[in-house]
Amino acid sequence: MKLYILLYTIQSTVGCIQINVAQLLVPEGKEKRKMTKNQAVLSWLDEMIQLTTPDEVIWIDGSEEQRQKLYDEACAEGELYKLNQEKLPGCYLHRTAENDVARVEDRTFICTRTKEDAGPTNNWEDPQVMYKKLEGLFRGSMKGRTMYVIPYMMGPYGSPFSKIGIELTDSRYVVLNMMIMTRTGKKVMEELGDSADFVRCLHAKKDIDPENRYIVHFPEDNTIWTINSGYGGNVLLGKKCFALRIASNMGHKEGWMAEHMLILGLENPQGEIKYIAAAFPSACGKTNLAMLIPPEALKGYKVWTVGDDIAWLRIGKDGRLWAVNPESGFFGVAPGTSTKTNPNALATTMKNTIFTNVLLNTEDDTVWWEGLDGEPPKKGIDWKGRPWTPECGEKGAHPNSRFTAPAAQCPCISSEFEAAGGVPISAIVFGGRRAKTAPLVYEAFDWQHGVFVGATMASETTAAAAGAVGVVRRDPMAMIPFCGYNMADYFAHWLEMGKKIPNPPKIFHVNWFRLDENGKFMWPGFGDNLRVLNWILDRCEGKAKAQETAIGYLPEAADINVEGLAIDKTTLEQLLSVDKTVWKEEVESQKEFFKKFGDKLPAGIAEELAKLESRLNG
Ligand code: OXD
Ligand code: MN
Repeated sequence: MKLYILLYTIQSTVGCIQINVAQLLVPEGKEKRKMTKNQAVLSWLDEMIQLTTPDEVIWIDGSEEQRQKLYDEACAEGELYKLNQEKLPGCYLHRTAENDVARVEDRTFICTRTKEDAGPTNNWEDPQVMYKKLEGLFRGSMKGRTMYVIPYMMGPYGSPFSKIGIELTDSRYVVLNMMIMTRTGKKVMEELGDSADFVRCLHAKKDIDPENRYIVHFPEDNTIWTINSGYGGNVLLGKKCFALRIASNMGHKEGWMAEHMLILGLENPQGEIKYIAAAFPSACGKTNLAMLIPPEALKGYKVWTVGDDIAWLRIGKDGRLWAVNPESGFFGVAPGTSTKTNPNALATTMKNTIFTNVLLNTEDDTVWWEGLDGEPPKKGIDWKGRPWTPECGEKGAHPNSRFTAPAAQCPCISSEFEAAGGVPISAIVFGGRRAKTAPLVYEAFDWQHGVFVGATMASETTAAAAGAVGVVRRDPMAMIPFCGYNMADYFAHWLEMGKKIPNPPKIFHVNWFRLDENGKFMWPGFGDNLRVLNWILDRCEGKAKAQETAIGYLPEAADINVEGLAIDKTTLEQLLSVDKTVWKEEVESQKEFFKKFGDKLPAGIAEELAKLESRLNG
């Protein structure tokens, strides 16, 4: 620490002497901690060190030894709590500040030179203004603290899909989560070599002050700065910030796509596997679908998980669309996860997992959350750190409490999870939570219509969420919070991609949440969703029938395999019906939404809207 302060003084007072603080910080003999001679990395690191003035800088090398040391230190300092190592080996508990439990969209910015480049669905600020404001907040923010340098890779090693980031953070919790969610360490620096092509990520916990919390993206500089938060979605910068907001920009420029999609492989009884990528807004069961367990009657089928949240898609040499999951872990919502809803997710979290904001079961030092199997523990410590009993009337776990678990531990992880070339996508599925409008499933007429179907995706609010019930929230491709550029350009990019993919996937829309007149779900969901996926894949292979309707191709009731399912024909017919009056209202709501893009709305989208309207009136 003293060495650093001394050198910093020399540098700042004798400006003409070129001293590389980052190099000097790592004394001879500890060379391995430096890990690179890459000048672009070192000069950026110097700059960030001078801004944040940490006492110490530690490179994350990705070793098990270093990981364990960090866990031990975090436990010693109360940042993590070591859980029962017999029942939950390698598992720890963390509690965030009470005011810091979720992504904060109103404090998330896309800073591009022009406001138009960020578009009407993002918060925008001029980059120079924002850098200045944030520099004020970051200045000296790591004084008395350690800066960790995390080289990380999104995507498998040696893959043409993969991209590199380096996150500087003063949080061990962030380091340990990033070590699960991404590929980290020495090997990443070896892949980077002397290239300057990496995303520059800076995070400081500072005071966890919600008034000065910022999650800021500078896509033109491949830079992300985030301050005053310790919550995963805001600070694990490989995830939403890089893999969606920055990567969607990269994909736009470079001709590929970064999407908020799960990727699953569906194996049929003959052992053939076909891959599906699917986008759903939150609270639509994405992780459950990615890890689906087939119902008893369809036991010969198997679902393999490639990803549960993000897909990077590129056109393959064979003219198909191929996908990788850029992440290496799951950052899943704990409440509601049980052996009934998602046994695979639960099994994944049984070791080497960091739990955040769940209930600590003080009877045996394990964890619990609402919706987990069995009786709640008799006593525990809630997510706010207060003594808790089932009678106290408060939730033990925060509704957005999470598990961070290595994907490789998932019992149904795909053998192609690390495949450098990704997996070929047969079908893209969009979904939403709609009480009346959308049928169980329909197929788009073609790519352009499919893009329109994605662009008009929406979900209705449920009683579980604050605010009015049944309010429609438009969330095109489930990307509203994650598209790092003007969404009108994003639609145009989708349309362009369709022209470039010689053999594109077919596009579908599903809705597991249709209600009957008594407000009850008509479709059982969960494992039975496989029945719908089967129709989808059969359509892709030209094996299943469909009828043409105003909104797309729909199966007839007889086309969905309901063997072993207690559902009557009338219900199934209702699930597959299209109410033109409701759809005409839907078109009005779509028009209203698209108005915000003004003249930038691509002609292809406007054309599909007009075509839908005329089919409904025809
Ligand atoms: C997530 C989200 O956490 O989409 O994955 O909000
Ligand atoms: Mn997500």
